[in-house]
Amino acid sequence: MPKTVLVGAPVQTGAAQPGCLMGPASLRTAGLADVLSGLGWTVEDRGDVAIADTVPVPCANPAVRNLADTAAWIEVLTTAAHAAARDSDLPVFMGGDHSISAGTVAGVARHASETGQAQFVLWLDAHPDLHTLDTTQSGNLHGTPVAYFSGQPGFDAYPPLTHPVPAGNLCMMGIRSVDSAEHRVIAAECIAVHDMRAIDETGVLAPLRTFLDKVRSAGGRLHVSLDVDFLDPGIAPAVGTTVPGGATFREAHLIMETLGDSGLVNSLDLVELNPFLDERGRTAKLLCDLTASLFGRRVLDRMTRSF
Ligand code: B3U
Ligand code: MN
Ligand code: MN
Repeated sequence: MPKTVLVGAPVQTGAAQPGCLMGPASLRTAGLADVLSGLGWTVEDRGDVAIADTVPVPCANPAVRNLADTAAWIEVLTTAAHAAARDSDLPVFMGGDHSISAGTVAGVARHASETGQAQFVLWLDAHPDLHTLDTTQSGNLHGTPVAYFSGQPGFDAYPPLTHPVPAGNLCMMGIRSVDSAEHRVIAAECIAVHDMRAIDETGVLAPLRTFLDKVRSAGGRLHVSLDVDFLDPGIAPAVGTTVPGGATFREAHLIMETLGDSGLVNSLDLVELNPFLDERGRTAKLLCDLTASLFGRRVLDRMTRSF
């Protein structure tokens, strides 16, 4: 039986408003473990990671908030993600705000280096999260993970990065809110960014299949990072940074089913769920259902179907 490991990351130090700390509890309450075991997976829930007390870390950018705690979370999550990737086929990291992905991607990329494979990342988000500690104006560190794990300079206060993910191994979809400093990085690094206009023009499948072909032909490992604000706020209200015009229910499930069919996904983040903003658990439930689509739930089995 394929195995998954669930890792809770009750982190909200990277977000503007409190609430993401309840994300792992909300996903557990929505029944994530039972959903995945019902699909034939062995599920091991490792509980929540924790950090020790920290001392403040100075930062040249006065806007930056909660730097010491966020750096501490990234450090423990790098270790936890490395172990979870080693011990299971497809670990799920339950956030927590998106700063956790600085650690989860660093950890899974370390594991990929040990198996001799290239690490790829699919970033499903309204935002590219490409700020450095110098460029962020909001000071909310959930805007920084991609710059960190892709090896941009300016992260002396974060844990030293042992295995950066090359910018050419990234694919972003759903993007519709980009700051000027992030525009410059996207252009300089030639990152494959499919904004909502591109998705309106081509649909989600064409860019996704192109990226999956690239991962497959490289024999690489694929990490998927799903920010709740990738989804349209009408179907996923439980997020502090809603941006209108996000992915629909059908687009999101099609992406997750296609990813599941590919057999290429090795790890998943579910991030930015703020249960304090949810409506009767509907966003948590939607995240569970999307995860189920990735883990093999299908309306009909397309391979064996005959008329
Ligand atoms: N780019 C903005 C907004 C933002 C990024 N990530 C989220 N919001 N969730 C910033 O604050 O860095
Ligand atoms: Mn994000
Ligand atoms: Mn976002």
